[in-house]
Amino acid sequence: MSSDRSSLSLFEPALSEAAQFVERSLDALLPAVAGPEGRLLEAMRYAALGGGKRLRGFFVLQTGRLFGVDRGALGRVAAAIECVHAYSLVHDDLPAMDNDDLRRGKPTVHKAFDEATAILAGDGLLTLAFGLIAAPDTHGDPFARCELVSRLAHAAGHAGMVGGQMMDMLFEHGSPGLPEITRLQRLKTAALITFSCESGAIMGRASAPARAALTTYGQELGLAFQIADDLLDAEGETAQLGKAAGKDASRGKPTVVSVLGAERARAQALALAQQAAAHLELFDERADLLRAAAEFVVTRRA
Ligand code: GRG
Repeated sequence: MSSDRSSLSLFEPALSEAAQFVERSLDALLPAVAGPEGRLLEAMRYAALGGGKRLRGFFVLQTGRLFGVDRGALGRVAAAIECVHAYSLVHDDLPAMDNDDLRRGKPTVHKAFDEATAILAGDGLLTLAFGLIAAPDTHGDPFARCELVSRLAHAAGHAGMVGGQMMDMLFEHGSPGLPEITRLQRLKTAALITFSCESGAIMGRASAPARAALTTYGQELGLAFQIADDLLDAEGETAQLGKAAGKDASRGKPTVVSVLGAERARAQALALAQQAAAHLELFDERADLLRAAAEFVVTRRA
């Protein structure tokens, strides 16, 4: 992986353009604030709009582009995944979980609204995501829609993100080793990132080798992403991150950084990102932005 800024100078404008497209898709697909349940809809929009890198949405757009999938349809899937991600952040920030006041540089949903509204807003976002994916506008082939629904359920549920979150909470009171921490991160973080990369292949009816390449890329990049996140928690500043820094150490939370130390953790993240990029050979230069994304994930500052 090159260490100069050349691939990042191509990647950053591409991510910014994708983020704007995902934001517009979300704005159009989230329900308008109206009626007696308006407070819920306002909280859902507050949680999902106006922030975030939109990296998961970017992966949907880029992997789908490899197979010529319609951008409007990809925007729906990108919006759905960003809704699931936003739900996870809203619930993760609750007093019963991480108890955070700041997210994406603004008050967390339970601070801006209240706890009950935050729980319902998370529930609403998760459910909306499945509704968006299952609708005919997402794909003309009902089998492809079912496959997207089933893979998202796997990535977000007990065998993925929610299962990983449970392990994360339990491990705070134990001393897991690297294999346990890696499994936790595979579920909590890498599963949804993997689905983001796989979804373009599902929508594009990709060949088995092409789909496997993108899935493996997502798995390894997802692990690299979480180690980079742990490094940012250990070394970053709250103002720059838009969320509280230094939380893992203050809670005595075991991470790859606490087990290996920052230097070896950084080397591990870099090696995973390089491995991820190596799976893209099949797509030649058409996957250059995905290669650059691997570099971004481990060099980002927020
Ligand atoms: C069901 C009550 C209940 C809770 C579920 C699933 C869950 C709570 C939490 C998910 C775990 C979680 C928040 C994982 C962290 C993954 C991570 C590093 C998120 C930050 O992602 P970025 O940096 O965020 O892409 P932005 O803000 O840029 O979108």
